[in-house]
Amino acid sequence: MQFKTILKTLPLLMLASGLASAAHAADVKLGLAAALTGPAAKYGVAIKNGFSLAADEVNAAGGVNGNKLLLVIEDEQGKKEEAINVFKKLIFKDKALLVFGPTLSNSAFAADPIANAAKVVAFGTSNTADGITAMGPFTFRNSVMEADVLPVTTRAAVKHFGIKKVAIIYGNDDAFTKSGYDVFKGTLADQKIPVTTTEAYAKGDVDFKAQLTKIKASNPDAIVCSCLTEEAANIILQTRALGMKQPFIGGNGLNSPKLFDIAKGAGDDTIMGSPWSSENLTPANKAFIAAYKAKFGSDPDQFAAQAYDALHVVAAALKKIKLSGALDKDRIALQQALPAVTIDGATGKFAFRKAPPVTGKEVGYDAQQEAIVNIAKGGKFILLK
Ligand code: MET
Repeated sequence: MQFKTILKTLPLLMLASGLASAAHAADVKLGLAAALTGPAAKYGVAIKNGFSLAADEVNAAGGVNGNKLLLVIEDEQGKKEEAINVFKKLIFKDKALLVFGPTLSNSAFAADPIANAAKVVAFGTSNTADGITAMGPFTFRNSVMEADVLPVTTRAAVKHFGIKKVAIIYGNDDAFTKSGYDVFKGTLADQKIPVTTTEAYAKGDVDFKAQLTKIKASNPDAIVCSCLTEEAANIILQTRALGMKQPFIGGNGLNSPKLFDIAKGAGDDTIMGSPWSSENLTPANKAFIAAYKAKFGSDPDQFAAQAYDALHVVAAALKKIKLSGALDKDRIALQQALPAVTIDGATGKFAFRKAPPVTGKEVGYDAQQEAIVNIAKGGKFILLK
């Protein structure tokens, strides 16, 4: 071999040996597509931490059937196009056995069809919009959907504050905020709570004064907000600047501590539902909270808890199958083992249920879990009793 050729080949050889040492043959590669940068990063980083913590625990306990779990983590930036790119990389290039994510439902609607076509499980831990698991039998989620959470949240908020009428504000160009709005609308009709006005905004808006002025004039007892956390926090702040004191009722987007980073005390009295509470003192949740604090030096949130549980759900499924080394077969074996898995995790007892039927289509699996209702007090989410 000529010297020049060796020089050209050397980086490739080094790369190949580097990859080989990072992932030896017995590792089980699990992909994670999360929004690690951009407006959804607060959710995505918590999700990444939850996965890393659980993978460390499983590996420290010997892995699954002697195999170590290897997380391949990619930043999908909370954008549809990036979620598609990252899913393709994880599935076709990295040859992950399964892919977790993406963070937003909006991105999941773009990326999950790729996983379903390739017969690879796409496992969402934070996708709460309606219709996610209608995308196909390889879509799973342990994120309890808005349709299950919002009726419980609304009922509790109405009772707590003695609410007679509400105004609604929502993002009309995001799959999750739009789906949450649809669910709120149906829920308010079912629970016979009149809506004084409905206002919408678009992704990236920062000034909500026009909508909030209309809401103020309609004089509601509370404001229902189907929003992602950053927008919700700014809406709350701007509401207070207009002299409005109404409490907020929100969906899953409001469950992030980012709400308090931006809105500070103005976030107090906001009511939202979640499958997780830091006050739920089961042994599994106590162990999760303590381990998270020890590893990351901060408190976990519900997104970290769901990611942590998701990894343990997949580890439990992997324990039930014998990997053959033939990727296509192993991916399907994992999909078939998952539905029967139950765990007692940070978010409590977890089981799957088959998604509602769609004519002419195979569907995936939703979370079978109860919602807990939290209220914001002093920069924390506490149980609404
Ligand atoms: N639940 C939202 C969604 O499904 C994600 C934001 S809250 C992490 O898009």
